[in-house]
Amino acid sequence: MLRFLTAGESHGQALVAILEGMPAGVPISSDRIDAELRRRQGGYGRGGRMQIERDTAEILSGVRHGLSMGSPIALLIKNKDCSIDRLPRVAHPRPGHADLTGALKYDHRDIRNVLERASARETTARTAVGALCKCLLEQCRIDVFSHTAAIGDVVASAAWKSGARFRQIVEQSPVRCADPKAGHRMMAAIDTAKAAGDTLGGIFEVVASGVPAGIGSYVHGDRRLDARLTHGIVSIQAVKAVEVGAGIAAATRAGSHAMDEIFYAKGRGFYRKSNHSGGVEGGMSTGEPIVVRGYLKPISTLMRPLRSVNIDTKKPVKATVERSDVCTVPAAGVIGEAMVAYVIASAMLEKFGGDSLREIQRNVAGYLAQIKAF
Ligand code: EPS
Repeated sequence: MLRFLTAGESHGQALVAILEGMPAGVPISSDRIDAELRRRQGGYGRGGRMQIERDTAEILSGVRHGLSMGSPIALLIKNKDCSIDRLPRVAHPRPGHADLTGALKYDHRDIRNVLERASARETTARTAVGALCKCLLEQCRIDVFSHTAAIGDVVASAAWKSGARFRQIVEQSPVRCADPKAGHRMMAAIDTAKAAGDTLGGIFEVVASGVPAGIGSYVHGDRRLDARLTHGIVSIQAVKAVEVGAGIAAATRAGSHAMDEIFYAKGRGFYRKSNHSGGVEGGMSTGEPIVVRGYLKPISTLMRPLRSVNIDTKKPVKATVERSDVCTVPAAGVIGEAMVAYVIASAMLEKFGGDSLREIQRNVAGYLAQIKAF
């Protein structure tokens, strides 16, 4: 029902995205998309490219007078740094990036042909697609937000809370962390890594609230909502692990401490007093907040480069040093929001169908009334 494609290289002319399947009548503005792109460019530890680019999306199709038309929405994000044809050949692959394996796979003697597309610059386009999906979700009273749970070995103690105050604290934090003390220690860790010519990874948490119970399905593996959410998160450059809800910790708990017991109250219906499942049970949303965490490895480009091999001479060399970031965990949370928004919007459209926003909203309201009277 909902699918997207991106194209473009890090230093090419532009990044392009097409989203097909957006229902008609959804309010969409380039300001809304640009706000998400600005959020993605932020974060303490970002590199020099973020001083160059002021990412903004041009809507080329699918929107008229501020409303989606039901036809494909094409977006264009121009690169200010579009020096791809003047940049030097790369022959010293960076451990951890796509460099060596990409050169072997596509038979590239110039590794730049690999890194230009493999770069996390591509997530600019996906963030724009996620912004379109958020425009639909907010019409169904679904909110998707993220915060930084850890950077390096600094772990935040603050857990997600609904409401504007939590959002304000996170958005005002240079590392998008709700725990100010941990935030300062994260920034110090980033400074230490930068001084050592090193980089840092970490953990971001995305929470989707307001999702009705019953999207996704248990009937087939590829329809399970958690399978699709984890695919979306792990598809983000540098993400090496994902967990839903208590996730990894649940694996070491006894069952009596890993499930969310069920209660019922008149007027409220079925409810839980815990959310170990992270809002997903049996491949379906439970109606509780959906909680997904992405584990980001440190950025591959080190200013104190690691050992590598020249692909021409096969002699030992130091890996290529490209302009890069020290830490992108805060930005990864914003990109994670975009991917979660896309997966949930897809699953919502699968369940509630609808070629128009009015039709979807009518279907959601009817379904919510039905399960309330279950
Ligand atoms: C990025 C753009 C890139 C990198 C970075 C993220 O721009 P440039 O290569 O011109 O500096 O800064 O990409 C990576 C760190 C990576 O390993 O791919 C962006 O727009 O997010």
